[in-house]
Amino acid sequence: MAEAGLERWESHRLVFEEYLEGLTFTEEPELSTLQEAMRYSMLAGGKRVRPTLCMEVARIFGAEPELALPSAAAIELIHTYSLIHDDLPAMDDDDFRRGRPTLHRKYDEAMAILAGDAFFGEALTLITVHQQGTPEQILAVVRELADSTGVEGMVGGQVLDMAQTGLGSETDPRTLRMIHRFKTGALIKSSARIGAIVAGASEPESDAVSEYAAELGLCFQIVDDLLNATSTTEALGKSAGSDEEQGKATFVGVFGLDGARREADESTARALAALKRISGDTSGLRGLALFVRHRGS
Ligand code: GRG
Repeated sequence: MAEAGLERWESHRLVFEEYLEGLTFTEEPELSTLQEAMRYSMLAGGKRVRPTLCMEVARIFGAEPELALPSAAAIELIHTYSLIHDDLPAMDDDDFRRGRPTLHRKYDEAMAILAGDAFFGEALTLITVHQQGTPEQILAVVRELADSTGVEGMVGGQVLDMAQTGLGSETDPRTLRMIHRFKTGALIKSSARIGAIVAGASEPESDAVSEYAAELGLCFQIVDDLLNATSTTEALGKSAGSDEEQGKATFVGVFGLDGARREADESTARALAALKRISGDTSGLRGLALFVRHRGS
């Protein structure tokens, strides 16, 4: 992201990686394989968009970015959980993720299901034991994650997405947007909201930052589809054919290449407009929105 003048993101990322590297979940030798499997997935790289977004939003609203680390890590663990389960044979049946064999290929399916499940519990422990804040703030963080993972969150989005598989371009635009609002957008939006919660931001500013993040999440997915369609799958670290080849509902399939680019531009414009309602220094968020829109091009 250096070309967009986003050194701050790199600094958040380095701080975050060090925190994540230091996370262990057990000292029981009998559970060492589970712990190894979890660390295999969580330390496999990844852009760390969600946790660094959470840290940057906390900074904008006057907190030290480090304050948000336990919640930022919880978010990344839940994201990792969703990737592990998404790769399973019952879902996308992928062999590679983040440039390495997927967890069920490296270990086995049972370990992949269980390591994913364990991340959810560990995420809650991070928030309830390690996140600083008032009881109201901690409860609000937990609620954010409950909302963004539940029925009108990642799980619901995944169910809708799987139900559309095979329909491809016949998926209607409303359903397509709903899939991605729940499947990808909800956790990205929560990442920003949680940064605002731990920093004690005002309600109107939290709302503005969540509107920004919802658009960022949407644009993120549209650009993913554009990159897939223009065959840069290796840059995304994926192994299987493109989503379109698998008959999935994509923005390119539904709107065409130019239409999807227009959708991405409009979404970015709405994200940038939302930032105008925030009084702090939002240059990093602006840079991120432009980076997400133009990544890979
Ligand atoms: C774990 C609550 C929970 C639900 C399981 C499998 C599933 C239900 C939901 C799927 C969610 C999913 C895989 C959404 C896709 C989100 C997405 C765009 C992933 C890629 O994110 P990047 O590009 O990946 O940030 P890196 O590797 O950089 O972290």
